[in-house]
Amino acid sequence: MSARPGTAFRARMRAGELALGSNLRLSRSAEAGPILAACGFHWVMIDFEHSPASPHLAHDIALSAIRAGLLPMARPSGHDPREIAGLLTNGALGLVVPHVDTAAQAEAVARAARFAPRGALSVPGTLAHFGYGTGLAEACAIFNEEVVVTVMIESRTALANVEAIAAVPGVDGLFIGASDLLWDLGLPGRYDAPELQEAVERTGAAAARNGLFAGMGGPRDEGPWRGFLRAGMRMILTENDLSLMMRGARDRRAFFEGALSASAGPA
Ligand code: 3PY
Ligand code: MG
Repeated sequence: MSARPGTAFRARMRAGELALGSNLRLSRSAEAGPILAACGFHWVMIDFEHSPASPHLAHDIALSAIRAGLLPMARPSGHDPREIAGLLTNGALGLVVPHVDTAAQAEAVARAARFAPRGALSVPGTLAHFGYGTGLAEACAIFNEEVVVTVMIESRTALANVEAIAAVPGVDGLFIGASDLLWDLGLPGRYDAPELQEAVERTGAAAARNGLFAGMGGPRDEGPWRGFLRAGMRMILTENDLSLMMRGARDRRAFFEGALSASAGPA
């Protein structure tokens, strides 16, 4: 178990290993992170863009995830530094920032995610991420090293600017939102479209050229993932807790219906 999940996450990325994560859409318990850690996952995304997450619960989920060695990322609803400060100083240790279309936007969110001198994040009274025995100045310095900032490439504009975005200091990773990107490309839901594979390759190459890691979320079917992994995607938003539950429930239903039919046959 690592109390420095940001360091552990970066090491995985440097080694070209997978970092598996889930979006938390329906979890209402601080147990979510430890449960996923026990399943071999590496990060969670507490989602303020598309899920009914509450800040209080996000705080509990994020801190218990850190204690379990899993990286709690937050997806803010936008780029507002006040929202980012609220998430990061209350337990989140990383960002998945939606709809970053330009280098200027990337620069602003990277600055909003770190304390001075690396950024402009406002200093709280207490930073609980690394335990309560760590003094504030030390905790802020550790935070600046630990926090993982990813920006979402999920539009044609972002794709056109992906090289410039990847060159922004303080951005650690590029993260493709395949669903939004496909909608913007006029190919809604076509996760197997060659245009998406091309976008993934272009983003993966921009990340690699700039020493960043790359990842993505959106696709559920397994087929297209192989090509995305080949293109260098390593930070994987596998799906969300709702779809994991539905997948598990359907598998169990299929098993028991099949087992009952089999047991009704000749002994
Ligand atoms: C998208 O696919 O658009 C996302 O935001 C991540 O799943
Ligand atoms: Mg999206």
